[in-house]
Amino acid sequence: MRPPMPRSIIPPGAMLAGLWISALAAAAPPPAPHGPAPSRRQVEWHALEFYGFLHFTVNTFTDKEWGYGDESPEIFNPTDFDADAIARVARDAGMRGLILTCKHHDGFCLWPSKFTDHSIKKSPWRGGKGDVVREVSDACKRHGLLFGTYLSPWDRNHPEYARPAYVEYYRNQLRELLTQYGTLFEVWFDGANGGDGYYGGARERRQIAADYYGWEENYRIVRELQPLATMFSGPDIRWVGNEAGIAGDPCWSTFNRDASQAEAAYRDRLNRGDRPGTEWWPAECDVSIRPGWFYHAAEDNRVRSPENLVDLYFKSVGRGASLLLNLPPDRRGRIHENDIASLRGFRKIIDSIFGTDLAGGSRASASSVRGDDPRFAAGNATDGSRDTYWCSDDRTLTPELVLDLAKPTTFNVVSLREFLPLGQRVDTWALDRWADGRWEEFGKGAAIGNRRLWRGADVTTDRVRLRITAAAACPAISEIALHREPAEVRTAATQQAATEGMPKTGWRAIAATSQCPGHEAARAIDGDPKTLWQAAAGGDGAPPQDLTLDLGKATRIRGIIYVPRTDGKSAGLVDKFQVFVSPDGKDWGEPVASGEFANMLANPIVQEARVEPAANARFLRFRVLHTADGQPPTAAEIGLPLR
Ligand code: FUL
Ligand code: CA
Repeated sequence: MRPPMPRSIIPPGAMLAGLWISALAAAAPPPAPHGPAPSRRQVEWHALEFYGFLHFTVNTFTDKEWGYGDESPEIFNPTDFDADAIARVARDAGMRGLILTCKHHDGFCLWPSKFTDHSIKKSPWRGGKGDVVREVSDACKRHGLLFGTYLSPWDRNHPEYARPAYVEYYRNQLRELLTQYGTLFEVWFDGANGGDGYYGGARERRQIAADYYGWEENYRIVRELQPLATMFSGPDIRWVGNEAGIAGDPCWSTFNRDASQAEAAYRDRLNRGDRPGTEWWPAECDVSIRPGWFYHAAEDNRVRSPENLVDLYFKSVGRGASLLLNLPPDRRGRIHENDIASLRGFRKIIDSIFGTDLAGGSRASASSVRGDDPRFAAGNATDGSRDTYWCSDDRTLTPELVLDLAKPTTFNVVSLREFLPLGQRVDTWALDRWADGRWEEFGKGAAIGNRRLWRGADVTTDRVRLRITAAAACPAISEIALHREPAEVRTAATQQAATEGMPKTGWRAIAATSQCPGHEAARAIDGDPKTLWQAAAGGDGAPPQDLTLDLGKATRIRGIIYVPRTDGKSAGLVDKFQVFVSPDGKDWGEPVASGEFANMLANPIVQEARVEPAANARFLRFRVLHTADGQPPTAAEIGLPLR
């Protein structure tokens, strides 16, 4: 069999005239995309980089992170809700859009859904005629922001949850949101599911199979009704694998979705992506400006600082992912003043860093320009446009670009971008400065993608060189820019430490149902969050597991603080517990507190549960009823709140 004739790109006439070589040189064809390339909607989404999340529902009024589903709609009653004020805060922070929790896991709907009464229709707010989704989406339009929806698949209120009828209900609600609130830029699908809930009064645990929600059909509905919208945790955008706002270094925008593996390893891959990958599936970093996703007055002084937010920006946007920053409206329906102050500070720093490109007046030259065609010249990387790019010849995989800065310049941030429609081409790169008559390397890294921010010590030079040190296809670079970040920002970036609670002097761990060697009960009260109590492996460590403490003297017990393990592992994170107290370590009586620590796998932050009314006792027992992953319980610290 004869192979088909390759089709020539050279017109036969030109070849005969002997002109084709010079014709090609004057108009070199752009390079072919390498590997999976982003869709148009993904390219547009990449350009947003920074947008906001609004977590608002009954939880705002019950002080919870996960509502059980039995909350009365009457408790939802913000006193001063103002969607315009919220949108202004987001816009002034530099956000490009807002995503609203239209329905969280509790099932309460912030819009008057036709398919349930468990909604705002039954709330006193706006006389039962309100629609938060309408007000927020309209305000976004007025303030130049895009709007997106979050509709929790897990619904702890719905009686039919885990049965086929609920999937129909979910799709009906999805259609309402997709058709009644204008163009959506993102539709957010949450993977969280804790099992138990109210479920119409059944109050039980319900498990679902992996294919329960029929995702392919849900995706089809979104494509049909909102063709421009991206889907998070759907076909377009992947979760970054944590709720800390931090992408891997490097973080590839490509991924192999078929490669299945255990949860922890999979989350690590979500964090870093796969190189090479079979599809374009970029990461979004969802993170809250406070420890929790919903507003809690107790966290008013634990709002991330401007410097901490800048740090997150570098670790998300600066690694090619996007930053979805949550701002929880409070019981007034406003963003709290402390959060606003942080956002203002953040915006000021970001503007001061990126407002000036210190490579602005520079002259760019390159070791290789594709076909010597000015459309691919080095200057395309410094013209401020993401639609133009510098590109080398097909065979030149490690070209270099030099910036002549005219005068000695000091910078400590370098911003790089690849031309995304051609895929992720660059594997590794290095940066050099010209000093004492030779090149000297000051930075290097792997992956560029949508954006790559190098952040280092001050560099002073009048010439900078970008060296592509490995690439899978000839690089296409659409930006190199130099910036200077004020030194103060870096030193202030570490986040405030978690609630410390009472000093633990004189405390003793007098009993534990079980413990592992090296992880004895005493480690939960040694004041060191790096050490932990861990119940015995296997059956002996199965809940219930008690940890009993002697506080040395009668102590005011206003609540309990649970510090989850801080080693990044997720085994044994407590999510159901009881607290008992006793005057003598013998009589314990009924629990003085019990409940749920929500969202422990995705966001294992310090937990505090209240004992109300406060108790006075010398002995304390923490009983673990359940852990998030079913493994024997762990606790880095158990403490008591000061207030
Ligand atoms: C998680 C949820 O369980 C949290 O409550 C929050 O909504 C976060 C954005 O996603 O999976
Ligand atoms: Ca400890």
